[in-house]
Amino acid sequence: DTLPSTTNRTQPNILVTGTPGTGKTTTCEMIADATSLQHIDVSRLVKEKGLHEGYNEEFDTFILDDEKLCDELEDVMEEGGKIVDFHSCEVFPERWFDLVIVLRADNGVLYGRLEQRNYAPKKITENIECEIMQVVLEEARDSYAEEIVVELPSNTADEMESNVQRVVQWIELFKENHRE
Ligand code: DAT
Repeated sequence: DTLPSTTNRTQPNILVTGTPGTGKTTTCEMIADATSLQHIDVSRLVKEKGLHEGYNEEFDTFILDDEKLCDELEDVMEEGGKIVDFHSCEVFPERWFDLVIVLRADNGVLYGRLEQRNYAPKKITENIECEIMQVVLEEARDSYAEEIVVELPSNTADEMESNVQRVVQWIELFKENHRE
């Protein structure tokens, strides 16, 4: 077998990525509630621990310090059993993850969610364009082995429920197959 990561993790690490508003945080919280996995909200961590090089006014976002972020998470990821939530996926080492979920939402749906968040019109447009151009999906496909990247629609509560169930089942199977 030629799995990319020769992992000795007994619990998997999962990355949940996607354009802002696609449902990463909600989905991760639900998966963490249903399993032994621990949710890591990277955007919050970056703000709380100052893992950035200041604020970019033009793009209305923090400028990520990739190296600080990866240093902060290295030991934590080594333990396994983490579900990581972030809108970008190319900053992390490939070996950290056993599964990469890319959440997707239709334009109209995403627009409504970002508007609800009171994002500035420019920031809404940028994020909608990012979703249309499949920026995060392509980033994921460029950064991780094809067979571990899974694209899931996240427009409705039913879809979210089904995504959560699917990942929970996958986690259970991983644990059965990686017992000590
Ligand atoms: P993200 O972490 O990707 O920015 P979120 O989890 O904060 O997204 O979700 C943004 C909002 O949209 C939040 O109010 C919950 C809602 N939402 C997310 N996914 C959904 C889905 N599949 N069905 C219904 N509502 C959803």
